[in-house]
Amino acid sequence: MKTNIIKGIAVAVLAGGFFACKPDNAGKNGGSEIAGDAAQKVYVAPGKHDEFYNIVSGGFNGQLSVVGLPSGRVFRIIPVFSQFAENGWGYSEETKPMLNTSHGFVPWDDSHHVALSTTNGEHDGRWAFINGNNTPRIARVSLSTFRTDEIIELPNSGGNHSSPFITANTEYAVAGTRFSVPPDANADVPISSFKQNFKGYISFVSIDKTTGHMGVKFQLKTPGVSFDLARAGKGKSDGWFFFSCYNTEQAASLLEVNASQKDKDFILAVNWKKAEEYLAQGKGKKEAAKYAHNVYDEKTHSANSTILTEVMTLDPKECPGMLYFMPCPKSPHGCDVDPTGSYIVGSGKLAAVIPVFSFDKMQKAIASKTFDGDFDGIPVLKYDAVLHGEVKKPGLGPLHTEFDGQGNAITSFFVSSELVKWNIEKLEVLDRVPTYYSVGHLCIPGGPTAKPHGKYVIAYNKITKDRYLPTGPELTQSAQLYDISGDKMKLLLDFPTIGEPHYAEAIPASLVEKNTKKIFKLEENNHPYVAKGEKETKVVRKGNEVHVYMTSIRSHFTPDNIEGVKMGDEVFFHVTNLEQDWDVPHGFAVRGAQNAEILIMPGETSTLRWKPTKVGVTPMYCTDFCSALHQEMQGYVRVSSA
Ligand code: CUK
Ligand code: CUA
Repeated sequence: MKTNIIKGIAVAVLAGGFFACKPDNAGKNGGSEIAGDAAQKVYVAPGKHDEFYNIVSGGFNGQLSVVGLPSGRVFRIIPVFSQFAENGWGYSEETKPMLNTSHGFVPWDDSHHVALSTTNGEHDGRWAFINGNNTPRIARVSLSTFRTDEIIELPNSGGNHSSPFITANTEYAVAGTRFSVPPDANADVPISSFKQNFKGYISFVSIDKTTGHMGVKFQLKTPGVSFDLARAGKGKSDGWFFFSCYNTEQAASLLEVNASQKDKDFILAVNWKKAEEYLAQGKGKKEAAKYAHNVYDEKTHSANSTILTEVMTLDPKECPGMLYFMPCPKSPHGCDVDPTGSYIVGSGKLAAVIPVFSFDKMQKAIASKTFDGDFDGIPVLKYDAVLHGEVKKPGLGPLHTEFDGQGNAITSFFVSSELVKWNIEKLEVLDRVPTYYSVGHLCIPGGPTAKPHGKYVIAYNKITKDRYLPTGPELTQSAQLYDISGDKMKLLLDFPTIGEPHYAEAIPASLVEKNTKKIFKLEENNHPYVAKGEKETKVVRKGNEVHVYMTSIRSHFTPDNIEGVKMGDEVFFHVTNLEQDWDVPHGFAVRGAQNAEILIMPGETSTLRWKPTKVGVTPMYCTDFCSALHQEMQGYVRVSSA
């Protein structure tokens, strides 16, 4: 019987569609589910500010969006791994190096998990980190400029899904590879040699306390399994990391007959402080690898890309006491640590329970060597010895868990389309609400931190169906906001999202607002092609390159008429925005330019490259309505035959 239920869930999960609440009934989620005062609770009056910033991953759009809560209003799209024509990200000469990788220029990625920086496990409002899944990368976004400041590629990784997860004091952003891969240094091996040659690397990316600069400090070479999600310990478990693992069958083909066979997979517990000790003792080995490190410099307004060629690795076989496996019911997805750091919550997608592990029990089991054999040389702790308990029959297809700071957890259930609130100590279900439909991640403000801010939970749903005006075959993805301030969760608002949000974090506006950068100071602009006033503008020829040092100010460009360009030349328009007022950008576009426009903020210099393709006079203009004379903000370039 039990097996039948589990099989049933497996089929539904794999088929990707099974609704506990049928779409047909959904439009009628009448009075009972929506709080009577919902409108009042989400209404942010004109001119008033929202209470929280919601920093939301865009999934396959490779971006982040910035949303206000409780209103659900979208304020910004922050391009990270994808080119963004709207502001020239990845098109301007300054930002192109940000998308450089060991494979060359890669202008797209698939982003899943946001992680906001913390100090002592609490939000500090400095940075947001986000992963690129496809060409494995981690980006750091400034919460002062709301721009991507740094991107580092990860060597020895395939499918950087288990990433980035932040330690309590933002010492590291940690990333586990989703696809076990053969090491970069020796990667040309038969796929059938999976068990011998494939490894599951975990990267520890260090973060500089002051600048935020990242570096791959070391990698753990673990047995070849797939890492899914992870969380750092905090409080008593600070110094540890917990990763859910699947495909512990170590199959190269993840068809159900190969992978998803075992009743239990694992959560891998990593003692990273111990790893640091082994590293200090010289246990690390340098291995050849090739990966890009791209940094944006706010003073030169330009990015630099460097290719690195080696990485430090640690072999767990030479580092006893660093890694332990905890058995976890079938195909765990989420792996979350409660605010006190005492409990680790697994979510077996294909299991009908939520296992909750106790950090204290884990320590005892390690001390008393209560093992159930080993997996590839790494001790497996006995399930019963580390288990705090199971939440029984909570729902179908548990994915992710967040915490309200009141001793409760809320877990998302993809298959049964619901959020379920339960008590961590007592393991009792307290409340459940339907989601429309098939919720993936969820977010409680501060939910993954030591001090959740509580108040709301947001469900990020995978399927939208009938919730909005239809827009052809493709519908918007959708979020739902619930009030969790009382005993019962109450639906307040549906709002569309940008891209497909996987994870998101929410942070009180007060922690971010005060650090917002309003203008770049012109006198601090160290761009190599800056013109700090109209007198410094000029046109300089270097062989076939024509460099135009140009300025923009309401409402003209200097120079606005350019002659002397020849066919075969490459023209670089280096436009400095001379404004020193908040929120007065100028745009710049040239007819036939092979790039997007550029959008230049006050005090900044940005460069548009143009290779003329026709002899004649070509117009150029400002794209952002900047003043009553915006329409007059234009000019001409004359291109003559060579
Ligand atoms: S995953 Cu998307 S629903 Cu990529 Cu965090 Cu679970
Ligand atoms: Cu400048 Cu419009």
